[in-house]
Amino acid sequence: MKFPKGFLWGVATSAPQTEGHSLENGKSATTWDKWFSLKPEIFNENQGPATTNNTYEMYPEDIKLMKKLHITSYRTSISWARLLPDGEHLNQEAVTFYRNYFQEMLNNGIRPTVNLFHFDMPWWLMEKGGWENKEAITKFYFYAQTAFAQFGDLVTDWVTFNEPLVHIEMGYLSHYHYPAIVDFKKAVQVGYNTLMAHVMAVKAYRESNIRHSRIGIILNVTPAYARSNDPQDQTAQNVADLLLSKSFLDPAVHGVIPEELIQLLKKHQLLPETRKKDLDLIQQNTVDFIGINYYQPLRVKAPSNPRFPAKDTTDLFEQYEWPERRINPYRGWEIYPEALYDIAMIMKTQYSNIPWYVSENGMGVADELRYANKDGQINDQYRIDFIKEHLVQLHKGITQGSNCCGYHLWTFVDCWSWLNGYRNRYGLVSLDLDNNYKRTIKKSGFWYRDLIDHNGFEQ
Ligand code: BGP
Repeated sequence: MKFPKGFLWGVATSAPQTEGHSLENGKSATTWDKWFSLKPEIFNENQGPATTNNTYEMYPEDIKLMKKLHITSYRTSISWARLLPDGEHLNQEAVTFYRNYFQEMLNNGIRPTVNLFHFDMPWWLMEKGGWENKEAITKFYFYAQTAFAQFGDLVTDWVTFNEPLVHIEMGYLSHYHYPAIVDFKKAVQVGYNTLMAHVMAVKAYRESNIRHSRIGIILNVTPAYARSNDPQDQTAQNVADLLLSKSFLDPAVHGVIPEELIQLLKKHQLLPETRKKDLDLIQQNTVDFIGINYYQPLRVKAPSNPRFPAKDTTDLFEQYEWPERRINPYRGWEIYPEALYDIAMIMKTQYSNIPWYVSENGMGVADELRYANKDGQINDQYRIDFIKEHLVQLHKGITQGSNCCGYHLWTFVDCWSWLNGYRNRYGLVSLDLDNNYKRTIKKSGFWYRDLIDHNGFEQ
């Protein structure tokens, strides 16, 4: 099974999950730093955002390792709070760090994909309401302009946001991201302001004089699979697709907010505050490519006890456990590679066959270090099998004409993950926090190198 010539084989991560030095070298606090200082006990094993794999100092070693494994694309992010600690003044140390980091990738034949926002809201802005406050849009526009001016010559693909739905759902409809409240109205406003911040960042990019790169957004979309053909389950599926897929995909690619979504929000008295010029801005600032993060499918059924107007998404659709599901025993998430084929077809048929790539996919394994052999190497055949199964489906979509141009595994070196700390490890390279951040390539790392060398694998 061969992938198209020039297919990107990469790995993905983010600044807050890898850099470390979380309150050092001029960086100001993010919501994660602040939350950890207030409530360390809610973080797995009390491990907070300072306990990363220390990429800030160790990136030259990591890039060498990537080169050794023949990786050609690396996706990470810039920390807003590091680059502009107070939102206005440039941190020169951050400029030097990121310029060296991106240059090191280029020197080693690795193409930098750089994202502007990966769940890491600066604390000074959160104190003013974060994405609830429209001022955040202007601040983000300035941040984007600054990043393009400082690093535009080095970056190959720019990304505005990683999974915007996650900070909305986890922060305003559940308790996994700060401010950890449930308020549907605020969630919609946060979503809308995030969308406008994305649009303004694309505008800033188009206004810059950068011509050699592209700009996109990374979304965690999966088609919603309905429990049955019952009309109520079908409605739930349609609503889930509107809220969780089309809400960002349609404006990003087609430059419009779906009318059906507007009507749904209106019916439930959830319409956000908007500005007159917004619709034109959305229409004028569409993206060049889409990144898709895919881990598990979304399975939905009609809500059991819907309230009206809806107080949260469970009044519109409920998630359900498909009886035939296969579970990743190490992480508890459903494994359903077929969704990648479905996504490929949706991108082809509903989104103008825009260039897209898998920007995250991977297998989390709890307490993985216990599988290490006496030399410290982890024999993670389960991860190799997981990747293979997903690539088979992706390949099928590409053969049928979907414009997918790459695959990025989450992640390279095991990294810190929000409230989960190091509970689930995903890397091709393991990390020993007790031994000076020692890196050891897992079996999957060598397998990934062979996959890249053959631009595919024997089935
Ligand atoms: C994605 C995020 C990543 C990463 C990954 C794994 O949604 O973009 O930042 O955390 O999920 O998640 P977890 O570590 O919770 O298993």
